[in-house]
Amino acid sequence: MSNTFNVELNEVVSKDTIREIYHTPLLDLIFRAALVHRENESYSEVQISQLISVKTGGCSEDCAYCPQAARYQTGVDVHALMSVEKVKELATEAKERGASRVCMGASWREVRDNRDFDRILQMVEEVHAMGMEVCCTLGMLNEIQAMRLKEAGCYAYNHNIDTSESYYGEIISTRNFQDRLNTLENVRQAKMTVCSGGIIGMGESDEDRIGMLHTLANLPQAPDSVPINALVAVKGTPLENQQQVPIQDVVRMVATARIIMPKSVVRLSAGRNSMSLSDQALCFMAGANSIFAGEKLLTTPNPDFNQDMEMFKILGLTPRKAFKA
Ligand code: SAM
Ligand code: DTB
Ligand code: SF4
Repeated sequence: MSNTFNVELNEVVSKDTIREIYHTPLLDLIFRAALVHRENESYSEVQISQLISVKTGGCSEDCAYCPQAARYQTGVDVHALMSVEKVKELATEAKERGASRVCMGASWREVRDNRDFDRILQMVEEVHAMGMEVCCTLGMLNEIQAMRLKEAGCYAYNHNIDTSESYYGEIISTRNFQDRLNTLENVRQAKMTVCSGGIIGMGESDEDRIGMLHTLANLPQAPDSVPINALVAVKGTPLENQQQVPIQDVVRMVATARIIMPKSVVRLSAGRNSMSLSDQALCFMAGANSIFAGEKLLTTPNPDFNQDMEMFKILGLTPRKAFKA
């Protein structure tokens, strides 16, 4: 069966096309996304990424979803930068369980050229030397900082656009959408792979979701990985009372991302703790091929490793090896 929605990499995808795909009746949408996904011979492989919160809480930004912003009373345990030894220990455990990527997250607005950054570079070198893909998510970066990370062995950089350009100001006021795009450009120039996606369930409209996907798919090059996060509403944040986003919305986002960015890894990210096995199965069917594993994301709960391995067994999924583009 020919697939009318099969979009080639680098093709400019219009908002109209994305809108049409996004609003397809759900089962047709899943079926089409599954067809696109099955053109990838490794469709049953799922990348497992282990998050490590190397610096937690006390952040100067006002991201309305985030438990780590200093201005919200969320009860998060604030921690200074972790030691290199501790990171190595956590990465070793994750590797033994089958994770191929470690993503180190810091609650920073931006990277500064100081001793903390030097320590991050050391962490990157050490985890890289273990044969794992290293990803960092540290906030905004300039060109030189991006190059230093790359030189230390950082494979990917996560920097989410989070929502549409027009809804961005409703969620964050301490930086703007263009700041995010500039960092993504610096990451590309430094030849790290780009990981960028966003969050649904923050009160945005379908048009905002479509707008976010439109921006991602039309970056000079589509992101290598696209995390789709379902908001984890944390008490104390301005979004604490948001209703949990319905699973069909997550599936729609995953499927649309899969169709318009056929070569990208689509990561079913925050929110899995409230999803059943069949909810997640629909997302994998619709083209999700990566997860964050381990019982904690950065500060909030996530399914534990054994539970995920059991799910992989039931669904016939296998963990993807490191550096398999
Ligand atoms: N401080 C850096 C930054 O903002 O880029 C890196 C860490 S930040 C926590 C990484 C991403 O986590 C955010 O861009 C957002 O997409 C996601 N995130 C944070 N809190 C979340 C929540 N409560 N629910 C879902 N995703 C969340
Ligand atoms: C991404 O898109 N999701 C991850 C990772 N990139 C850094 C973070 C999710 C955080 C969820 C809230 C928390 O645990 O603090
Ligand atoms: Fe800080 Fe990042 Fe959280 Fe925003 S998302 S408050 S920048 S840690």
